[in-house]
Amino acid sequence: MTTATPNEVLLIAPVMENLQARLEATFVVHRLYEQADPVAFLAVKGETFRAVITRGDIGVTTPVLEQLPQLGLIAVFGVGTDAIDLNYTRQRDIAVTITSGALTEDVADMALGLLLATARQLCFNDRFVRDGHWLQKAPGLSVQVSGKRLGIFGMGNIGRAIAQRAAGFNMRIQYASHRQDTTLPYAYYPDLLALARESDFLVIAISGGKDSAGLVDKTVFDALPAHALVINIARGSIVNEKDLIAALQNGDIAGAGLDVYAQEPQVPAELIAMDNVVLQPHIASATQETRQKMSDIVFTNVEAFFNQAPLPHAIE
Ligand code: 8YV
Repeated sequence: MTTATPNEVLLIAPVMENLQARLEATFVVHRLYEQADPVAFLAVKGETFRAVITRGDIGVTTPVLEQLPQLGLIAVFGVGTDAIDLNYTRQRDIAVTITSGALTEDVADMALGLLLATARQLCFNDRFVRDGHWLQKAPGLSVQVSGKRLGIFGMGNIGRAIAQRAAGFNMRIQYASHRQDTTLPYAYYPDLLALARESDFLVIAISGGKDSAGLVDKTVFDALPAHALVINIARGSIVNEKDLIAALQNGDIAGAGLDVYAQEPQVPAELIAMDNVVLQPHIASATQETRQKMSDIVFTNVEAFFNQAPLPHAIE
């Protein structure tokens, strides 16, 4: 009797521990991020891998893909594909799967959480209490969220989920996006600057990637009213971070709530120093429930791939 050799998979970056354990129980898992010399490792082992697993924020570089001649699947733990060259994967017929549907609600929750935390100064006031300042003076006033004008940049699944939540706060919801969805009851602005001019809060919810890089820049910060707050739960690359810092320093906008940054995990010292900025470490989808769903989806797709079954979460 011959025993089948387990399939070998390549992990580009760490994922949830229980997903790693599940993968290890079924496949032989190699960790590229633990290799002292990844290029030399792939020169020897690259040909054995037909599937890689990576994270949305990390993706996989084309030079790495070039060292994987047998590759048929990239299973992404996340929904972002901006760190993968999809033209290249299409050319090579490499399937890409994402954890679609699993994280929409959590990311929308985080957008509202950041908006409330920034406008109502939750983190600042938490420190105010802990540091004993309340014993000496009264807390300051913050900014109302309910009833304000919310501009959403990007009206995909996450944008819609944000709008749904904002409706509960009686906000006037409006959006800019590459096309209007006439089934939505929200005001549509074909132009981001026009949306910015009319928004008290701007939430960035478009996909990252080459097309959206740097779209939220000085021109947008200048167009926003000086009392505006900017929330980003999408990708750091969409915002020109230098322009954001300058806008906050000059008072062109009043504050920001950020989950994502240009060079994660580096967060500019200028942002860290500002009390009117709320910072999160790219954790919008990081709840136990969602991360479990994401893990299950990744595993299901890798398993389906090796069983030559249809991939339930393939893109395009
Ligand atoms: C995850 C993400 O935090 O879905 C994405 O593209 O960036 C995030 O939801 C990430 O993929 C896991 O680290």
